[in-house]
Amino acid sequence: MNSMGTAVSQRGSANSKTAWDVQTVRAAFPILKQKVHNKPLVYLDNAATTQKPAAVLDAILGFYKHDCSNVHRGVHQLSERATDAYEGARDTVRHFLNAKDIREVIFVRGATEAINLVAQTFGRRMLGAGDEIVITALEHHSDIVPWQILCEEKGARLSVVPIDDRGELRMDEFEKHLNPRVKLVCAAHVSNALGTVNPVREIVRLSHAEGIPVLLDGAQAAPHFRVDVQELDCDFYAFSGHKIYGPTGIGVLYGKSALLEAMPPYQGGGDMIRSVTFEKTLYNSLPYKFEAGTPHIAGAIGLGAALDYVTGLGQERTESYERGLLAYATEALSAIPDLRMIGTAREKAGVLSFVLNGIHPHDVGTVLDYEGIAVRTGHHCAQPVMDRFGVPATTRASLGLYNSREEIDALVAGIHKVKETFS
Ligand code: C6P
Repeated sequence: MNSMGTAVSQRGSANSKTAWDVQTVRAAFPILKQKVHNKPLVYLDNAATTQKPAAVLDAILGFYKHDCSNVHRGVHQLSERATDAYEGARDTVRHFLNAKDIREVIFVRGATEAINLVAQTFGRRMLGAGDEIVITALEHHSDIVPWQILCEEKGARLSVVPIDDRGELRMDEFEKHLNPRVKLVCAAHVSNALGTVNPVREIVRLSHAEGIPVLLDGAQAAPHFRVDVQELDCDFYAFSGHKIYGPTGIGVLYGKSALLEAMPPYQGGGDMIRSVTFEKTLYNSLPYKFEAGTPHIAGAIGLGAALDYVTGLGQERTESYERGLLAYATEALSAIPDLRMIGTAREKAGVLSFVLNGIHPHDVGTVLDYEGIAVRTGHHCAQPVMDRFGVPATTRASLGLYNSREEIDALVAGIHKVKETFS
């Protein structure tokens, strides 16, 4: 099913065969046409959430207007259509991740729920007193706190691989953290606070050599480049729909089927059962065992449309465009006096975090907002990363596929305005 591929070309958006034209791409996103404080909106908060193309909005509205019904339950026409669309979206995700089997794709609320699901099922079953879970110093709170909760319950230990001054993972240290007590390794594919791309293939290879499974948090990776879970050979992969031009409240947990089969259910309720008596309940097969209750049907359909949109544009082309934009922005921002970039890894995606001497990031964000520029300021739910760099917060500009060089120029002009205001 590739209905959105059609929608993309009908709307005159760029497709994978034409040259990249950012204005044509932007035209697919209705929200970008607005003004904020009487200035054209410059949306540079894509790591927090991305805007949605018309194809996604149309898919969601189309479901509610024409097919709204529950899934897997009714014999009637609307329910059959809703089920087909929902399961079609699952197949789109399978393609997107190149998962071997559709049973390996579980719909969840987002990356946070995906990680909690693994912690509360796989983790709870595997972890004992004295065991360890390895994470990196780059993790978002969503890939720290679920493991802390679990470790506390089990009397286990969180073991953290450090980063260097560029914000790159210390791979020399990584191997030293692997030992027979480690039951799981968890790593961000891309850091949300710094943009560092972790060497995830190497992380998986080294961990598997010690027989340790790996969970990758792909919340900030899936929007920027092609992810192939078979090639990565990771055991679990998590991402959120809203960061990849899809709706909020929907995300994906990929897991290798052998691991998922062996895991107990996450939540109990409708759809995750095969049969129920008061004496014993038999659970449903994959992936339904992990999808208790009425799922976010419209969300899954919207996510399918978003992935069709992204693949329709051509992921290699998007990656190459964004790489050029990041290089342009890095050079422009680095030339600003008194601006310190936080996170200068050699492999980065989508993120520019910085501090301005003597000016609090919240003040930077407020002045930029008056210029129509949306950035995020704060600790970005990655407080240990802020601690590592000795700053309480940063200003973060994060890029999406619709951002232009003119918008980077506007950001640079905005930062000069901030400096003037506070000089
Ligand atoms: N980061 C940011 O502004 P949810 O909230 O479940 O969709 O995603 C959580 C999450 C997990 N991992 C990483 C690497 C993330 O970046 C995020 C979300 C947003 O950076 C909101 S805090």
